[in-house]
Amino acid sequence: MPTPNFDLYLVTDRNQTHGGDLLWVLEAALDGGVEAIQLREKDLGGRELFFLAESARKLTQRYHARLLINDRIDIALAVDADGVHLSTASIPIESARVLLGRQQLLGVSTHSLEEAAEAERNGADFILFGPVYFTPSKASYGAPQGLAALKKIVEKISLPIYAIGGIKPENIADARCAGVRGVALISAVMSAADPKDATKKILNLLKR
Ligand code: 3NM
Repeated sequence: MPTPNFDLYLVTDRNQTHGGDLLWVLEAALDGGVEAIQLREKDLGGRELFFLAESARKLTQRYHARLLINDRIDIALAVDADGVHLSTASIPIESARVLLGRQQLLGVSTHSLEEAAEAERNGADFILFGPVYFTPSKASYGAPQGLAALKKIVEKISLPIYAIGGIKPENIADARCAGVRGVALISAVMSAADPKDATKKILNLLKR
């Protein structure tokens, strides 16, 4: 079973770069040391996403970093990505595994103990749990889960767990204390004035 060998999982959103080119931001983050990227550009159609994924693949390969594609198994296979990241709206984990094979990384987003346990039962390699803290894109789903819920997931689930949602340099130490394998985030790097520097800072905090 493949295991995630990264502390920081950078999730993309090209609408949060203040107009900066996404590939430029990704290269800056890779330069800063990020080892895993999830390409998550939900509004792009297959063709545009394919070409973006192909460029992201070349870039991540140059830096020996993992590339996972959100939801789109076809695109992950077409560009020879390292895996796929599934949401609750994606096809079932077992079916994704059949298409991807044993060697590809399968990450799954979860928002409750039930979802996390299901992901574990059905063969996910790692999970995200969130939103731990407030984050504007998830505000409509209600209050954030908080650290206590994160700790409970860590206690009950044996898969590697990444905290997501409002993760910033200021709260990384707390998230780490909850026992997570690492953190996943968008804006702390995507919207940073200096994404390379932001990445370095976050990675240093994760190493402490
Ligand atoms: N998924 P930021 S929270 C994409 O809880 C995503 O599953 C979440 O963005 C979940 O790091 C989230 O800017 C947004 O808060 C993460």
